[in-house]
Amino acid sequence: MKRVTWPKHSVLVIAIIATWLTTYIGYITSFNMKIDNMMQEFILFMNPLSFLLFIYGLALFMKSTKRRNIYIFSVSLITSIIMFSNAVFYRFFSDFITLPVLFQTSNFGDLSSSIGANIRPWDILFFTDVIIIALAIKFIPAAESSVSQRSIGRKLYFVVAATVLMVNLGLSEAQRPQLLTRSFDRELLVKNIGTYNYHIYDLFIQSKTHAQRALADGSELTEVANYINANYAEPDPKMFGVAEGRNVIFVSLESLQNFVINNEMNGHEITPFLNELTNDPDTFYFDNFYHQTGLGKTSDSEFIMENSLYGRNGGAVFFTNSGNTFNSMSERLGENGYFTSVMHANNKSFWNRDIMYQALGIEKFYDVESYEIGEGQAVNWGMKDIPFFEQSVELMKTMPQPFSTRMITLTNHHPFDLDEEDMIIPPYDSNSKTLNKYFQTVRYMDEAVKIFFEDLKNSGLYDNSIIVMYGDHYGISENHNKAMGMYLDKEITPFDNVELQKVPMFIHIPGYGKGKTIDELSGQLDIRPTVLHLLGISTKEDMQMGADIFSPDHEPFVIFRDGRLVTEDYIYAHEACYDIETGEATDSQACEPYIDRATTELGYSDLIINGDLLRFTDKEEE
Ligand code: GP9
Ligand code: MN
Repeated sequence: MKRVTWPKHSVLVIAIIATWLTTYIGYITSFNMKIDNMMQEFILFMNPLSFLLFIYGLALFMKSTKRRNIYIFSVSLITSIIMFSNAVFYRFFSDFITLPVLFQTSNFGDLSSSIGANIRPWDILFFTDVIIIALAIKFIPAAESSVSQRSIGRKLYFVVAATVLMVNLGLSEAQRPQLLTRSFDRELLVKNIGTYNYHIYDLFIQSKTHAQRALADGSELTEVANYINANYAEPDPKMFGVAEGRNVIFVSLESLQNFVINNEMNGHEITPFLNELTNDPDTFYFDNFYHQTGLGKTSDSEFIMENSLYGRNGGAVFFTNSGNTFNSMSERLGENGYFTSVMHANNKSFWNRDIMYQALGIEKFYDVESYEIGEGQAVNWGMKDIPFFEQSVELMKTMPQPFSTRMITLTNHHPFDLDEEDMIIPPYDSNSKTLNKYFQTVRYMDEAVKIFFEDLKNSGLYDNSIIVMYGDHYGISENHNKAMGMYLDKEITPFDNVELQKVPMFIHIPGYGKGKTIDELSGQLDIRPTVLHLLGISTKEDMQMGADIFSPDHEPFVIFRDGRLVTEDYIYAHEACYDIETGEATDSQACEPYIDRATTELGYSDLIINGDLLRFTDKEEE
């Protein structure tokens, strides 16, 4: 019988194809990933390939066939173990493995007990490629002319691998802009760049964090604490404790900017209910209040209001520092007898919330699994705000009191899609579809908040609660300056872009009667001290950078994560110092002291987070 002659790199080629297909079949059988279109399916299919080409390709540098085969076999074993572990983990946590989860001691109990229970006999199929490769190694004879690899062929091979990676990243970026810089969600990452690349990315992020943390020894704390103490604002005794013992309900108003409040669009009131609240005697409305978020968007706003510290410069602190020790508002409330939770009808791993909430001491996360999304109740990113609020109030009734919860709305999210029946007002008529639709989704959200207030009253929880509502970040980016200029009837300058970062903030205290509009310049970092003081909880010892807005010592000064800043007299943006009255650029010297101060403050905040400095102040950890 004639012996088949196998081409030289048959084992390598078989290995790549076998692992590629085993991985893809693993994806579709083990993970419940939402695939919306053919392109996403294609990306999912191709995404293991670049990594496999690289990793198996290293075999080309090995001289002996034996070594090469051992290497290829080991790679297939390791990739199979990675897929298998993720599948088992997913059965229990509906999430992919991330390094901090393996190191968080609180997870260990859950992990070890659930691993055994979650292994299935057919999991052996994750090792199909290993078996195929073992057979290939056994039965395919070593190529005779052995092995000095020609470097030209090798180069070509890696050029192909790099091209595959670029195509993969390019298609992913088109599907989901800023995927890697914002790193929203493990599921999105796996869907787009694949499990293997995702683990490398995770390793990279986590080791960067780890290195910075390892260098800190706590000695840095004194300087930071001095700065913080010097800026502490003593609460106004008239306001301290006015809402003591009440439930506190935070409502994160997705993408809501302040320019729509008390405003019209082609004769249509945009936020009638919120407008009413601005004149309500039980409501404080803050109309000179800024978001301070960066790339972490909603998650940054959560981080800021929980900790009164800045998010990270690039990337989301929810992802990079979920292993840190924090002194969050939720933790403080928990110590004061509150049951703490977050309610948000989205996948729990989005923004790494499931992990980060543990670090923030939040007792319960009512994620999408806690909601029933009926026919016609979802649009755009997920559950519509009206049913979300309705079901959330039902859930609130089951919470032990006093409770603190944060409800995160979703409908008013880019690209601002809405079902016809939910359009209460017509779209705007500018050249920006985004802005045109924005007014409609904002109008819908306003309606949802109105219904929420009614439901809360009917539930009997209203009188004993306070409701704190704030816009989480901008909704209309600078890309829409032209359309925004048309709406506001002026040309939008960098100065205006700063002012457009104002988001509304409301503190509604049922029965209080002395509410008013407060024009003190303030920002999201101030939420924590302001609210805790209203509840009669001191923050004097806390490492926070915001201040109680009701305090006579509150300093009117807002720093953005990107270094822009607002004072009572100036706005500093893109290396220009603007007069706040005229909006005209003025002598840049005038902004210098504020720039220094902002640099110091952002630097100290980074120091706390990168060095995980709060672990040195946390009594439980000692
Ligand atoms: C996702 C929601 C929106 O769960 O919070 O996030 P965003 O894109 O606004 O940061
Ligand atoms: Mn958001």
